[in-house]
Amino acid sequence: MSREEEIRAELFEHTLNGHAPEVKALTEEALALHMDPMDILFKALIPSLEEVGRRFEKGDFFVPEMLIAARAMQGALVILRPLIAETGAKPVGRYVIGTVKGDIHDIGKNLCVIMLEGAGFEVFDLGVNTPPEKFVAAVQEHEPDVVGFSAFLTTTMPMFKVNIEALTKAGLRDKVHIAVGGAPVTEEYAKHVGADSYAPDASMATRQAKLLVGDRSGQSQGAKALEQAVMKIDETLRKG
Ligand code: B1M
Repeated sequence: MSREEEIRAELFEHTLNGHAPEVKALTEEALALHMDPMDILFKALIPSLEEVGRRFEKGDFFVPEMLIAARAMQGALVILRPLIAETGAKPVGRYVIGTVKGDIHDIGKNLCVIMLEGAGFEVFDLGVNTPPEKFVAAVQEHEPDVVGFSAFLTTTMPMFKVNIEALTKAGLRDKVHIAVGGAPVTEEYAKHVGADSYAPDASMATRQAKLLVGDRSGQSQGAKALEQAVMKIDETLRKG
């Protein structure tokens, strides 16, 4: 087994067990060996978190285990983020994003932020547990091309509709593209609540945003960075 393969396996295990110092050290070692940040993300960290979810469903893991695994992964993301998002280009568009009220999951939303920034978008991340009025204020202030709502629980998905109603009431509904996503969300649900688009993952969310601001990003470095990021992710996913 090559050191790269060992690192992937060790990252998987240490993330699963929430060993943050080891995850950080392995991520640094992987980068020193010139492993691709997308490879580290999609072949070690995300599969490990999926396993955490499976164990939680079976009752083998509880909330504290999920939390320490997530924290360990966040430590790696802090290191990977600037490498994936590096672009230096003029923003190709503006994107406001947040996890909806009542929901504190943010790893998937943070991946969207990383991908969007990598594509050259100026992203305003409102964080987690975001109330409708905060989305409204951010759309008023930043006048984004897209506002994105993330929800990771079936119980918080209904906040999409509440947010859209709040934007409508503020007279902003027709001024911004509304995108939604998150693990339990489906295309049908997105249509049902009146969103403009749904994406199953960060790669697709970024691709859709790029299509939306198409002409503006056509010639820019940001567009190239996005294309590269999307291609890398697609390639990694296909191999996986
Ligand atoms: Co929670 N949790 N959790 N959790 N957690 C899930 C989501 C769950 C599926 C676990 C399970 O039962 N198998 C389950 C939800 C069930 C359901 O509603 N259907 C669940 C539950 C029940 C809960 C609690 C209620 C547990 C409890 O307290 N009893 C509680 C809720 C707290 C709350 O929010 N109010 C809770 C708490 C937590 C922790 C705090 C411990 C922790 C979160 C830490 C954090 O995020 N900082 C946690 C974790 C880690 C998970 C799992 C294990 C991992 C989530 C994750 O990060 N996935 C998760 C099980 C699982 O998903 N396997 C689970 C990896 C991530 C890359 O994928 O989030 O899907 P994902 O993001 C993707 C796409 O969804 C998409 O792109 C991302 C990247 O490709 N996407 C978008 C996301 N946003 C988008 C926006 C877009 C477009 C695409 O456009 C705008």
